[in-house]
Amino acid sequence: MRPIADCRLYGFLDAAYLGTRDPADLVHQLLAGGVDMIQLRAKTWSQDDIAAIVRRVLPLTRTAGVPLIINDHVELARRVGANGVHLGQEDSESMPVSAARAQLGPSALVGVSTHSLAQARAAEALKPDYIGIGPLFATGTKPGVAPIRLGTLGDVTRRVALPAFAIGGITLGNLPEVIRNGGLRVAVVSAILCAADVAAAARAFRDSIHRQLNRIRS
Ligand code: TZP
Ligand code: MG
Repeated sequence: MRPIADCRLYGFLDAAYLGTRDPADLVHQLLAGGVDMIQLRAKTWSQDDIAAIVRRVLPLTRTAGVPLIINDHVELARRVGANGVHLGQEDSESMPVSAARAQLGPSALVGVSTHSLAQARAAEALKPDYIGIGPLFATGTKPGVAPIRLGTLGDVTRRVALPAFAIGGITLGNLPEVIRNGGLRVAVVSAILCAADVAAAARAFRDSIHRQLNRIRS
């Protein structure tokens, strides 16, 4: 399984954007496009429906060595053998990172959403495997949530010793700004899932991230 340190592009299977498409086909496309991790985010689905999809797509992500992370549902993630869970700020109050890790075992990945430098610094003490930081831009995926300052991303990258995925309204157009402001990893939902060609969109993000990071480092 790909170590988190090597993960730059976090793709999603978000139920809100599936439409009539086959989830397994979308996972194929995300993997073909080279995403490093995939999160299943299905806010309105029953746990049975989520479990059924996980059982179908897990063999695909396993073969690719790409971690499959479940949003919200720790017990479900354990039951279906997913590679980890992602917890929001509210989730992590009722289900702390340590409790999720205890349920899922030492090799599972546990991620936490953060929306400020203070939350990202507080997350350090909880020892998640990674954090999300955002939303950086207004996004229809989380309507009505105000974006954070772009400068917060650089503050988090400099001051928080956890892999941090920039998230929220990231497009190929604003990706250079995200990376210029300290983004080293990005999580992208709609700009990939709503593209006419999901694999090509993922590949374009992946190539652009690596090209820009190489430029910064050279
Ligand atoms: N957390 C913060 S912003 C966001 C989540 C899940 C939504 C990201 O979706 P998109 O479509 O990439 O803006
Ligand atoms: Mg949640």
